[in-house]
Amino acid sequence: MNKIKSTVKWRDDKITMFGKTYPQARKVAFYGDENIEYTYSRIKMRTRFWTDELKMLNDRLKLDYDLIFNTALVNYYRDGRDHMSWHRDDEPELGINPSIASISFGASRDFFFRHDEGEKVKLTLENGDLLLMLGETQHHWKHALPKRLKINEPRMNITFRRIFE
Ligand SMILES: O=C(O)CCC(=O)C(=O)O
Repeated sequence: MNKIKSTVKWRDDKITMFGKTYPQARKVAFYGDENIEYTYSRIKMRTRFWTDELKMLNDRLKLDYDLIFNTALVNYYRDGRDHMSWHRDDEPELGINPSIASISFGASRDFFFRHDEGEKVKLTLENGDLLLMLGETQHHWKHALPKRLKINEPRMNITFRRIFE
């Protein structure tokens, strides 16, 4: 986590809601093959080229799971105040039934899935965990990483995605 934290260039996007501008509730970096565009949380991003560590993780996902990705979105949660609201990863660029690989480092954090018909699933994502979201997951479930104010340590999450242009 520390190596990735010190080698990626963090973005400085702001979110505008009801005419007011806010900083993002976490730090974000976007890497991958050259010149890929992705609009996420209404922010248009373009890839920076893989760092050695992100490329190594991407290569391992191909080798171990036969999953092919061309981008990595890095989220850094400085402490338990940083969070991610309910959403799906269903942008049109990801195609139908996207495979998404999510790797977590650092502090353990609760992570929730909520089915469109109400069922809720709670996971605790720990240092080194890999979560694969496959098939129709994004079509039927939202996910979120809520605030946990007692947590003072940082956490990093990297989601590998394949973007079709
Ligand atoms: O930090 C996490 O585990 C979740 C990240 C996430 O939901 C996303 O990048 O879309």
